[in-house]
Amino acid sequence: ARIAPGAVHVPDWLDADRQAGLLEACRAWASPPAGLRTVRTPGGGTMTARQVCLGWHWYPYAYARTVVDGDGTPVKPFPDWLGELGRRAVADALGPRAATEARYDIALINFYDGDARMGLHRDADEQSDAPVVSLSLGDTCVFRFGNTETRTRPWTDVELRSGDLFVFGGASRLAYHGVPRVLPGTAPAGLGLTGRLNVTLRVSGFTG
Ligand code: MD3
Ligand code: FE
Repeated sequence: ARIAPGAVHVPDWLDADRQAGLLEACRAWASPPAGLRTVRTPGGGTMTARQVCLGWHWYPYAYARTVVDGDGTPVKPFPDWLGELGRRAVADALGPRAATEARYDIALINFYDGDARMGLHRDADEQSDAPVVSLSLGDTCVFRFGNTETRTRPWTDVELRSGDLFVFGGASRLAYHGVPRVLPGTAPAGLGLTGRLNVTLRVSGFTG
């Protein structure tokens, strides 16, 4: 379903086997070195969702190659298969033409437990306007999709479930968005995940 120009929600894009496979990969990426970390914002706060990155390491608000606010080790590589998955996602959501230019090189993975949330924000640290690909695993969340002008209404709330794909391109690439809540106990019984996990694939646009 098209939520806004360039913003397309594809429920149930990953079947149960592919969800299990992606979860297994995420658990390996979350292990040290360069594993899961608590993100501290420059204002002195901490994000409630914990995070691990591949390819480039994000810290508020820039990208680096080493885990500057973690254990200082190089960030894990971004695997080719994940880039292929991203291009297939864009082709399915926006069509084959949109997918040809997208060379994904960043994965940012957020782990939500219990009361974790993500406030309304824009993702503006990449230098490419390629679509962002989002894949959800585990508990259902309320995803809030706002507008490009302000952090306030109008916004649209959409439930994202395990296996759902969301692609944000075009006019939606710089829209405000966030996760006001996660609905506990809603993960598929067979998956073996308590809480929620979201994988976003991005094109850095960085050169050199
Ligand atoms: C719209 N993640 O990692 S996914 C993020 O569920 C982030 O963890 C949320 O916002 C999560 O930055 C929301 C949906 C999403 C991801 C990236 C976007 C929506 C987006 C980038 C641009 C516009
Ligand atoms: Fe975001």
